[in-house]
Amino acid sequence: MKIQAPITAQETALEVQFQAKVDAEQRIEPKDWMPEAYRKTLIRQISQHAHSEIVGMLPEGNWITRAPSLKRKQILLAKVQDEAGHGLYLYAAAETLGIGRDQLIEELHSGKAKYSSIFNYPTISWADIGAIGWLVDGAAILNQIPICRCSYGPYARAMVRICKEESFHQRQGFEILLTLAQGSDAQRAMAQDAINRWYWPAVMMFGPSDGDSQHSEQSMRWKIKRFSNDELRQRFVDMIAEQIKVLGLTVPDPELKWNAERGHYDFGPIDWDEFWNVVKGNGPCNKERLRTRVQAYEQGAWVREAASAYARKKAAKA
Ligand code: BYC
Repeated sequence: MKIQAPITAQETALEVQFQAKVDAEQRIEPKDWMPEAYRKTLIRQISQHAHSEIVGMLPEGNWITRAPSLKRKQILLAKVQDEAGHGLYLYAAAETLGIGRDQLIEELHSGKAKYSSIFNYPTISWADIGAIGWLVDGAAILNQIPICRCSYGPYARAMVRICKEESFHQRQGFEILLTLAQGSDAQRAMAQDAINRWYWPAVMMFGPSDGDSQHSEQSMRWKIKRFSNDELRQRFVDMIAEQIKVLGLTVPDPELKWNAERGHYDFGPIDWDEFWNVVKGNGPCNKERLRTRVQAYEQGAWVREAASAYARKKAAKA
């Protein structure tokens, strides 16, 4: 990332004051002065986060009509609706930084803005819904709880409710897998297969290793990020390595092993080629995901037009 040098003494002084405020754990609010690079970093991260929630509705949405019971359908519907809500809070938080919703959506649709790599994998069985809840939402919680303490007020506040809902999401995923794990041989095999396919992509969700993470150092100085990608990834591996025992299943990592000296689980190498391939748009479902979003946006044009016409009418009456 290119960070512009401060151009005036006044700006330098403002930047010093800004950093002091961040260091003192005071929140930065939309009307406060902030360095341009801080604003841009937040727009990038918050919008990518919002896009991830919205695109993240697609793999699970695929199973709403095929959920195995009415109860499962209700729960899945509620979860996917929660994700729509998370996307909306996050778009609203990004808008406080002076960017319009239309532009954010345009950047997603044109492929300029990223969204989480994890949502470019297919959901081919019902057990995938369990694996997403347990592994993907589990990873999301670990990454997002520290964002409740992010230096930027609107982002931090949006994350509080999001994290509460994610924690329900993770439990519902675990419960789906537990039910399958205690079922027939075929159900156990289905659960194991889903874990085999989702485990490594979930480990990758935390982003590149610290040495390759271009934004981490600055974002940690600004207290946008509180922990590095690798620190959070390690917490995830440690958590999953214990929870998998309750399921009586395995994760697809023969090198996963408790290291008493480190007080953490050691784990095998991550396939970074796969990660970057997906991030660059060449994962199994990247094209399908974007196509579906663009189509949904186009088909929803009449709703936006009707809402605008209604707002104009109401304003004229007032
Ligand atoms: N996928 O310098 P780095 C959810 C990019 S929603 C794609 O470490 P940073 C859920 C990164 O953007 C989950 N790209 O970046 C929803 C950067 O590229 P740009 C989403 C990735 O920002 C529905 C480059 O790699 N969560 O859980 O310091 C259903 C270098 O990376 C990924 C969030 O968005 C990735 N996985 O750290 C169920 C949380 N990782 O932007 C669940 C908020 C990295 O320079 N975001 N890249 O072109 C974050 O915490 C941080 O942005 C990240 C990356 C840890 C993700």
